Amino acid sequence: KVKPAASPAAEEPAAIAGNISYHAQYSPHFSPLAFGPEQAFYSTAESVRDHLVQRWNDTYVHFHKTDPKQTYYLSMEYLQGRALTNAVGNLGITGAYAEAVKKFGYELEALAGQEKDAALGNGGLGRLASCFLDSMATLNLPAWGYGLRYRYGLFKQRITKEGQEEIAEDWLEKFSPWEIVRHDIVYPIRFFGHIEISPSGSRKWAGGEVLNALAYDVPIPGYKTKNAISLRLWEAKASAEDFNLFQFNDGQYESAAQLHARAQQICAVLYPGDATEEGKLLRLKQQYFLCSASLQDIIFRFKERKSDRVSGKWSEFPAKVAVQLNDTHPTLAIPELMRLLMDEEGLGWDEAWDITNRTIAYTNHTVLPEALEKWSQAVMRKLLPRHTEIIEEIDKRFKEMVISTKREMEGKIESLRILDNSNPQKPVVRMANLCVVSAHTVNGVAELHSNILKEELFADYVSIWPNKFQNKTNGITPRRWLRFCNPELSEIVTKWLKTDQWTSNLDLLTGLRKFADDEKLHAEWASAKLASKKRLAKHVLDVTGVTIDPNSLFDIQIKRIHEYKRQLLNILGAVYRYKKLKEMSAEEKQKVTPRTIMIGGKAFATYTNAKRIVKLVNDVGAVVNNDPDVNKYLKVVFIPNYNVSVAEVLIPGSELSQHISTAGMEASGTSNMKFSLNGCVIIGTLDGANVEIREEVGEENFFLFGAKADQVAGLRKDRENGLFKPDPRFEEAKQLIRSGAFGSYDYAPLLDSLEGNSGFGRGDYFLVGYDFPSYIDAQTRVDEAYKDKKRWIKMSILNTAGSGKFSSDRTIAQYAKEIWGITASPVP
Ligand code: DL6
Repeated sequence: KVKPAASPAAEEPAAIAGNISYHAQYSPHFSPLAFGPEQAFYSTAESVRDHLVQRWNDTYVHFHKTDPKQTYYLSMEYLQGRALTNAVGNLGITGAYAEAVKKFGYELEALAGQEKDAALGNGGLGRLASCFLDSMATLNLPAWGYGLRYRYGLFKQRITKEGQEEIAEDWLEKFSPWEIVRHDIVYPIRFFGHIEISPSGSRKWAGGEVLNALAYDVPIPGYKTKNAISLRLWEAKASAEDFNLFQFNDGQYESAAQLHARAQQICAVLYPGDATEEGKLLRLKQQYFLCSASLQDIIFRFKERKSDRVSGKWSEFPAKVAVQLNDTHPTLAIPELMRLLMDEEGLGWDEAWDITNRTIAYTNHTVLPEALEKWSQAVMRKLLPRHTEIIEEIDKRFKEMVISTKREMEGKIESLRILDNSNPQKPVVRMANLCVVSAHTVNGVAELHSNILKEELFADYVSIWPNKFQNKTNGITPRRWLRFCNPELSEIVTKWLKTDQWTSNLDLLTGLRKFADDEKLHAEWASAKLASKKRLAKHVLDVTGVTIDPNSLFDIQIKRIHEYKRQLLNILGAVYRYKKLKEMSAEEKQKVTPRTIMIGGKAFATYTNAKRIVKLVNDVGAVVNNDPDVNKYLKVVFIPNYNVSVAEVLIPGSELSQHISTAGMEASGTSNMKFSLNGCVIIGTLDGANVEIREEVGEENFFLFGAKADQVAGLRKDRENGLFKPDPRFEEAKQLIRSGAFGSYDYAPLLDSLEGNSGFGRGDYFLVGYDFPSYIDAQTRVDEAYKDKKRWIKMSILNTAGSGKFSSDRTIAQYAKEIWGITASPVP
């Protein structure tokens, strides 16, 4: 009803400079006497935000008027990274802003470097969610993201003599210029309490404690479109009434503000430690907080868009709303939607169930048993008594349905059920089972992974619902991951393709194939790569103090540290390389391909073996890099505090990247796509999206090694039966570490996990020893290939040329059509 005011969003450099000055004066956060880089960054960001807000408002009004079906993406993680470069790039005003800030004596790139990463994620799952938001906006889709506004994100990684140290990541230390606090959007969220039954038999959750969810909106601009969508992040708040003034005045300060403290805990950190009961309860609270606030908001909007809608028309809900669960973390959306529909809106079970089922879809991102969430029924009942009741009813009805319609499945019913009562002392709720039973669609994130879901993890469900399962191979946004992070290479791509349309139609990259042998392109390509390598070398020097040679082969593995991702295989390979170098004569060394191995990633705070791996990489680096016999030929660097903005420097400068997980264990991987897009060749196993990348770029442009997914179980059995014969090179590498060559830290527990016969984490469950020889052979092939510069550049070009499939625009278009049933709704 409100007519939008005229736009303050100027697009001419002079006017932009005026707007930046305006923000420096009238949105003041700093002394008016100074305008240093930090002040300049905030004022510039606030000026860019004016553009975003205008589009974001227009998009909201447009969606409100046209009332299209809308998707809501629920995710515990978003790894947004920095926003300034992306925002001006997507809005097409980079040049104008660069010129404007020059008037104040600044380079736009330097100001962009002032920004702290919005680090509300852990790894690939969170970054995927952020790439998806970019594509949803770019494709003009009516779609939003919902998440939590963690005060301290995951953690900041500091490397000390002891290894990894976690410190709170204070991304909100000053403030975020990109978020808009929405005091008009607040929902009550209840915890604990009891169920009240009315005389008519209807049930209602009451009592317990009630906090508020307050919305913070982050506008997400699409690329070359007027559409800007929302990432709505919830913050937990207690109300003023919950502050006990009486107790406070009585000197009982802590108990006076108890509920306020509990509210702060909810959004303090992502994935708080869950070894204790308190930790488990907090995680469950977080999950419910996200689900309840988001669903109340979705229902509010459903009602808002058609004011005449009454409860009789709830059947339209799935025609207007699609909810995507990003992994099992937001599973509580299922019982919460049921509860809201039944207890708050008065629907019966059957109608509520039909709506819930037609609304909700679930993406699985892992087959790792320890990552498939299971919640104690006792904890769940205490925190969410009504939801537990609803889950029990879903479980009961599912069991009855199977027994009455699929008698042949009866013997399998216990493993399919949502409630696992096999340990009567500790009955649990299996969240993935709840998702599969309740959602209309379940998808995996790469072809191999989706096949594993269908053939193994969820095979029995497939015989009940053959059409429920789909694949949606992950993707990455080509804007952030090539156009903006690698401007040199982007310009070359645009020049040779004679169009910049590849930024929104990535399949056009195949047009580079015909130039793969062109010497002029080779020269340009090599010079762009060198420029990026130099930038990366500078970053390494700045953050580690280690000098690396831009003429050496830059070999990178950056991802969460996990035993299945096998950073240990990488570092054992480096140790073996070091040993061989030490044994070589000066003449032999001349023939060696100099290499810089870089490894980066965070180890989860309580994951001891992962932390040992971080320590080992650092210890090996300290010895190798200071050994004058070899350090011209090998450097090993641990890149601290890996995050999105670090990736934006590392990936363009990479030449070889390692995606070397035990086959069948990496659901997809997405950094593999980013590397390949930036002309980096992959050494990898046939795992996750590697399989499809290799198909697209050509097998001669991918260094393959290792066991295949369908061999893994047999190899583990062989091992148990004492049939594994370790390669002597593997033994040499381990022995060198055990000898103390890299310091006196006790690596025995880590190395012992590679020995023995069986068991998770023992008996080399991740097959490092089995894959070691083929890994070393593949690395030898890499060294040979790199000596032939022409061959290498051609491989690099063909990697970029074959990356079209891995645009998140393709992935999101498939979700929109094949799961959500939504269509584009561009702002006119
Ligand atoms: O789908 C995004 C991303 C995949 O690329 C990774 O392969 C996968 O490990 C990750 N999954 C998770 C879920 N939890 N665990 N482990 O982060 O999803």
